[in-house]
Amino acid sequence: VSMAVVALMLGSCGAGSYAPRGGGVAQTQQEIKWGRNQNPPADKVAGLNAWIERYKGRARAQGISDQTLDFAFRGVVYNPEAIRRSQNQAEFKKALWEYLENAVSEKRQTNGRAALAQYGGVLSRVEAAYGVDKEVVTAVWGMESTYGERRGDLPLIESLATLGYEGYRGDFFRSQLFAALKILQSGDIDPGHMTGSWAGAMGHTQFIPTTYLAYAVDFTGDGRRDIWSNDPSDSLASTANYLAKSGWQRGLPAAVEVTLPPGFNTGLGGKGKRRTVSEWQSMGIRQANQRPLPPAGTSTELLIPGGADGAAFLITRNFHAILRYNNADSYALAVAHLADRLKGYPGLANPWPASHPGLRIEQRKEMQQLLTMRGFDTQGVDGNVGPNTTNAIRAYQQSRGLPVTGQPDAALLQQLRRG
Ligand code: NAG
Repeated sequence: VSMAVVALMLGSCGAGSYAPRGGGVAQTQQEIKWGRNQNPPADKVAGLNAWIERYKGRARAQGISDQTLDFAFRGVVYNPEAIRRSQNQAEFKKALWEYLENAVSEKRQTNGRAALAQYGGVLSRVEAAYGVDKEVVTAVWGMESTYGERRGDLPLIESLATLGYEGYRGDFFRSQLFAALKILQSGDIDPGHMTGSWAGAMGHTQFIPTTYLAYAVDFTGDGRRDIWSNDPSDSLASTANYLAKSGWQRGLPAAVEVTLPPGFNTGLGGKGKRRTVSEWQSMGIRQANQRPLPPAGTSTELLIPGGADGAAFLITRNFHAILRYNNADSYALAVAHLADRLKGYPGLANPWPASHPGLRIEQRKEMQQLLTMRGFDTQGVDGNVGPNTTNAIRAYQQSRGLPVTGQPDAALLQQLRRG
């Protein structure tokens, strides 16, 4: 029996309320590709099965029905792909400017404008209902799944169970698994169509199961909160709802680029150091591009991620709402800036970051490779500039009679290419 057939059977004979709809078969075939054909080691398979039996007992005690449990775990097999992906995160640290360059690329802007045009109707209704700008919702969509292109193709119960069993961030995966069972019990989706990333993020805007339970909404009015199908309506409304419930204030920008006056005390920047816009203005801070500052009385913080010479931003409570969605300043800046570009505002005014031209990840790897080749071991070629690489740079510079800066920059790479 092919897994596609099994998934379709599950769809029609499962926990009752779900009736399969179109559009899911391709994802089901993806499941087979990633999930099942990798010959997992027999001891792992047996281990996970025993773990699931114990887990079922606990879930049952907390109100998950036998029917849901059977339905959810039927056909679940230890999934090596979930483990592989959990170990393969793109963990190299990108400089913020490099991250933003990719996040707010021309392509993501073009595709974002196309998405706004195609889904303008639903996005406007979402904006009216939740008070979150349609460009912000679209920017989140673009960041999370490149506008629906990459929603995650792993069978969710299987990957959460596999990671929970392996004990990797055990509490997180066990509680996400429990939330996923509650979703199945509610009848919003069946296990064959419940796919996501290895870490359990699902659908167009990558809700993890606990977020789904707390914030997902049925915007189409069909009785299901459907974030998995090709129609993004429920996902977009759910994102706006999550931001609204996280304190989003209608009409306020999340982050606005500003220019610092010469000699500005950068110690005034940072989270928690709130001042009104007019206080910042009295210190000489000015709007940097065509994006107007928030109203004078708005409470804001000053972010100076690139140092005094780089771009600086005033951030509002809406920035913090985006951080609830994904707790990284780089992410929130990307969403805010991409949304501004989709609104038609120009790019950042201040060069990024002016004082550190820096090297791209590929160039940093080349630099490490050349240093090691020339006898200055960087202890690996991963693009991460840590103490080993800095020491190697210094030693190289010393040996060549250059100023010893330890800085990975374009001049250094050119030197290295010569010898
Ligand atoms: C993110 C969640 C966020 C949660 C965080 C840490 C979404 C959209 N975002 O994936 O709510 O606080 O993980 O677990 O689900």
